[in-house]
Amino acid sequence: MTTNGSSHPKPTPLGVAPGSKFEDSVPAFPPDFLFGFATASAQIESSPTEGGRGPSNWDRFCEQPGTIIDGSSVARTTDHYRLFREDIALMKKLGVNSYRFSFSWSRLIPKGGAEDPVSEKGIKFYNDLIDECLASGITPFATLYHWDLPAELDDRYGGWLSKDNIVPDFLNYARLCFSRFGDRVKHWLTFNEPWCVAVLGHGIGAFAPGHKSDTEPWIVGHSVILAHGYAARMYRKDFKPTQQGVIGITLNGDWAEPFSDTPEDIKAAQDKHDVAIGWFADPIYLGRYPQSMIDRLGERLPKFSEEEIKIVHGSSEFYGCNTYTTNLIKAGGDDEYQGCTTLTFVKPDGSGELGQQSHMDWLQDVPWGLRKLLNYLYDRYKTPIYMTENGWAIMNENDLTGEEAVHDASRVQYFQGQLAALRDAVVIDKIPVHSYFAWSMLDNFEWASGLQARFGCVHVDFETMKRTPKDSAFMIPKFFHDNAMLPQ
Ligand code: GBH
Repeated sequence: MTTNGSSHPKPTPLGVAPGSKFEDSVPAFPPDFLFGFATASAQIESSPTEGGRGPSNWDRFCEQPGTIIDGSSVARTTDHYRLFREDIALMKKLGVNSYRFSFSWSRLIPKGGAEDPVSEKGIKFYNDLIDECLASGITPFATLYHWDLPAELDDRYGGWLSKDNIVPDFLNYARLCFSRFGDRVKHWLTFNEPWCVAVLGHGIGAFAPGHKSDTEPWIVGHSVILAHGYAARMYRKDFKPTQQGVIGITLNGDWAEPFSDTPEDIKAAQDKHDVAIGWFADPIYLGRYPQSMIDRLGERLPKFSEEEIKIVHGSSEFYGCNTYTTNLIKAGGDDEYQGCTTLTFVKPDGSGELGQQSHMDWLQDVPWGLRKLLNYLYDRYKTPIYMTENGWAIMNENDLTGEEAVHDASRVQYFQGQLAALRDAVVIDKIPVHSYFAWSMLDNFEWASGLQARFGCVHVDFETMKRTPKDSAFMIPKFFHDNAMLPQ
C-alpha cells in the first residue's frame, strides 16, 4: 500500500488489541487495501448557497424548530467546501490512502430533476476535490446519496415516496456523476444506509423529511432499492467498460447476538438481521425480500415486478458495510423496524453492560461482534466486502477543551478492538474485505444530534474551524501500515 512515497514499514505486531488470536507476524492487508476516513456532504461542507447550490431536505429540516438538539444546521458545519485542500493535505500527512466522501445532489443539480439545469460551479468543486485527492496519492471513494435530497424534489412529488418520479431523476443525477467524475473515481456507492432514509426519515421522523408513518418506510425503501438497481445497471452498461470501476451499495448493520440460546431468541436475532440488513441486501444479493418481512408486513411491503427484480438482483458488485456496535436480541417487541424484537446491551447474567457507553445511546464498544458480522455477511451474501464506516463518539466529548479532546483514549481503544477483529476476520476466517473507513475524519454535523456529538478523529473548533488531529487519527493509519503486505 503505497502512501505518499513513504517507505513501506516492516510488518510488526504493534497496534493490536489484547485478545486478538491473530498470529503476530502475518501481514493481513494486501497492497491495494483502501484505508482512510469517511465523511458526507451535508455533515461537513457548509456553504449552503455557494456556487448556486439548491436547498436539500436537510437544510429544510434544520429550519424546523426542535429537530436538531443544539439548533445547529447543515448551513454551518465544518466549512470543508472552503477548506477541502487543507483537509486533504492533512489526510496525506496522516498517511491514509483513500478518502470516502459524498456528493451533494443539490450542489450539482440545484433543483435535482432530470430536466433541471446542472451547476458547473458544483461540478468544479468536486473536480477540484477529486484532483486534489489524486495529486496527494489518495484514492477517491464516492457516495452518490448520503441522505441530502434536493428539497425541490420533495416539494414536487414527495421525494422517495414517488418511485416513478424519483428513479428517473436519480438516474439522471447518477449519469451526470459517472460521466463527469468517472474518469477519476473508480469506487462508487449508490446509497448510504437506506434503512436510515426509510425508517429515520419516514417512520420515526427523527431525520429529514421528518415523517412519522408505518407505511411510508416500506415504500421509500423499495424506491431506493430500485434507484440503486437501475443506477448500478447503467454504470455497468454505459461506463464500466471504459472506466473500469466498481459499484455497490452500503448498508448499516450491527451484529445481532441472541440474548440466550433459546430457539425464540435465536430466531429473533435473525428477524432483526432481516429488517436491518436483509430488507435491502436480500433483494440485491439473493433476489427477494426476507420471508419474515413478507409475513409480518403483508400488503404494506411493495412487490417487485419480474423486470424490476431482474435489475435489482446482482446489482451490487460488493457488500458495503457500515457497522458500529453489537446488540443482544430478545424475542418479543412491537418495533417493526427492529423485526419486532427487543435490543439490549445488558448482559443476561446481570453482570453489567456489554461494553463501554459512547455519547450515543445506540453505541457501545463491543469489539467481538465485528468478526461475527463479517462472517455472517460473507456466508449469506458471498460477495466481497468493503467496510465503509466504523466509529466512536466519546461520551460528553463536547464538554472538553480542544487540548483535552485530542487525547481520545477511548476512541483509540474502540478502533484497536475493531481493527483487531477485522484482522482476525481477514487473516483467520479469510473473509475478503477490501477497505476500511473510519467514521469520521472531522468532528461534524451529527444529524439530529447536531455539532455536540463528536465522531471525528480530527478535532474541529467550531468557532475558528481549526483542525487538530486526535490520537486516533494517527493510530488508524499506523495500524494499516504495520499490518501491510509488502507490494510484490
Ligand atoms: C452512520 O449511521 C451515518 O452514515 C453517518 O452519517 C453518521 O454520522 C454516523 O453513522 C454516526 O452516527 O434509531 O435507535 O434505532 C450510523 C448507523 C444506524 C446508527 C441507525 C443509529 C439507529 C438507532 N446508525 N441507528 S435507533
